[in-house]
Amino acid sequence: MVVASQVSPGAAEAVEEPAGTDRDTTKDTVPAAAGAPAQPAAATVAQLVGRTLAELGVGHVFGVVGSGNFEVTNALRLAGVPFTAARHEGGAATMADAYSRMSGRVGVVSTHQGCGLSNAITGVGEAAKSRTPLIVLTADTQASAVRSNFKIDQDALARSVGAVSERIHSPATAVADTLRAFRTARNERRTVVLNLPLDVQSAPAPAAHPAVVADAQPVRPSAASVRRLAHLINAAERPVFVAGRGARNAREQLLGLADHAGALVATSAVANGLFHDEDFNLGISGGFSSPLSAGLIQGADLIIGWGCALNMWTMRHGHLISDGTAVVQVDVEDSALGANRPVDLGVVGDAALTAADVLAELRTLQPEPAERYRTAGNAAAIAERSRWNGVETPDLSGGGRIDPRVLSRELDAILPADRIVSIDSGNFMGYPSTYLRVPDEFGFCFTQAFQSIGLGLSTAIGAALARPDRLPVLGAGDGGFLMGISELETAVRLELPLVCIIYNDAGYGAEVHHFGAGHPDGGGPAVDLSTVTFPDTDIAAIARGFGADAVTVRSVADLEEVRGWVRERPSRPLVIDAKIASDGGAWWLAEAFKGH
Ligand SMILES: Cc1ncc(C[n+]2csc(CCOP(=O)(O)OP(=O)(O)O)c2C)c(N)n1
Repeated sequence: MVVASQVSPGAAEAVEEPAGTDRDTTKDTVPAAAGAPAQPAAATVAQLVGRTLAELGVGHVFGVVGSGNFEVTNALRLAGVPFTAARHEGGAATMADAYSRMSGRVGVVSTHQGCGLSNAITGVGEAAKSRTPLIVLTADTQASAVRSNFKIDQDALARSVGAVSERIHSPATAVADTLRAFRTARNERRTVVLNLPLDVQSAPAPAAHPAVVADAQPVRPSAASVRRLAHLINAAERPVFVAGRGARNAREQLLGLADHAGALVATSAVANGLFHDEDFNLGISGGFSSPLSAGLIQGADLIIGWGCALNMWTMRHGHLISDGTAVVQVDVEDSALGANRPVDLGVVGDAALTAADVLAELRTLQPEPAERYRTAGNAAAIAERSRWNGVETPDLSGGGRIDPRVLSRELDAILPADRIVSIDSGNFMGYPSTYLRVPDEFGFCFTQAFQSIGLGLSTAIGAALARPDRLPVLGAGDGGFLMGISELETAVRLELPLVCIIYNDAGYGAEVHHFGAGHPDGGGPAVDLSTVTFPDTDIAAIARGFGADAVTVRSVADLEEVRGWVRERPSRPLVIDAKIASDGGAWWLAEAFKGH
């Protein structure tokens, strides 16, 4: 429980905070006036709102500051919340989104009214679709300024991408309005756009009232659901657990149950890393699965999705579920159950509590752990071939271009294991997602709910600030990287040792492969691809211009420079401009286009 105006910053935690989180160690970030003398009472509503959010424990604010959000941003800083200036509001939104996901704290985006918010909206949409607890603190034109250049319908804009629109309605309600926004963001895991009209912002602040935000209560499943699920497991021969975003707090309970039940474990892409060191871990379920992992999931007679949507990505449009396989979904929201695939049993419950209750029930049916799908043969096969790194593929390198799989496999070996990997969108995306090992679920940040290209670099910056103890790594295509490149200045200014792997095919590869020759739906050589192909860009030269280190990679030998950089690990980004060979369209691409 959090009492605003009575507690110190950082007291409120929605989610378990990962080890290593340290919001004040990164140099860049304009430090808040930490240790500053006790502040005078807030003079304006803007100050009161900033201070209230700080007291509630928001973790970090990202933004582009203009006249409309200057005062509230400074109030947050003065009250102890670090601030990072982004170069584009879209960057700020995605940095805050990634920061929130990887730190477990509520992040804040600060934007100017009108164009500041509209610039942020793709990142806000990504966060909203991902149910990231996030507050977008935005100025708004006062209701009377009907002819203001900045005037747009901010409520409608926010709602259009799935965010909750909230508002500071008046000085008298400012604290209550802020608490409502915070509670919705944190306890309901929503992205909340909190509008601050200019006239309300500048009004004198009333005396602050202490106010309370209760922690969210985990949902305990019904005894009947627990019994049914335990019986299904007891009757199964080849159970597989697939953990999603909603199970990121449930590792130990799920592994305890999986061990007793003899189940193999896998994750959706967003929860990648959750079971990284487990013997019976199949890795990511879905388009990114290795052939072995996909086969074992298809061989299951019981699939249980834990806090997992079982959507077209994770279940390959249902192809991973064989005829006769029982499907169970466990989720805290009733509306999620069966939303993507028909389920035989839907359980409303927190993943950790449900797994613990089901284990207790299963022990009454089956006192000793059972082997089921955890055979020695499966253990050996999983150790060898559950990851793409263990799957032999032809080496397409040559002619001054490196095979993207060879590049990814080599970099997995070169880069330190204690890393945090972020992914942009495009044909390339499966390579860094599958070949780069991550230490746990806080080592992988996958901002793909909006399927937007261009979010990767900002994702990597937000993730890096959440986990300064880990080496940040970005995987991006040339298209996505060039779209978001203004934030390379931010990464340089923050002195982040951020390794950017650019899979550079001088084009929008996803489109090239989908519409180009060779694809069954494509029109062959007659198709005009000039709208999606570009002259080669010297990304390494551009990166050096920003102040980053850079290397152009055309063969494995060129990666020697990366080894040297890792040994030295300077406080600036390294951009790897890898000129990649065509893979003819990655294996997950055709799958992805089915969903369009
Ligand atoms: C904002 C946005 N615009 C357009 C698209 C459509 N689109 C999907 S993948 C892609 C190409 C991405 O190219 P690149 O980043 O170079 O990666 P590659 O596909 O070449 O691996 C485009 C334009 C999108 N997903 N998002």
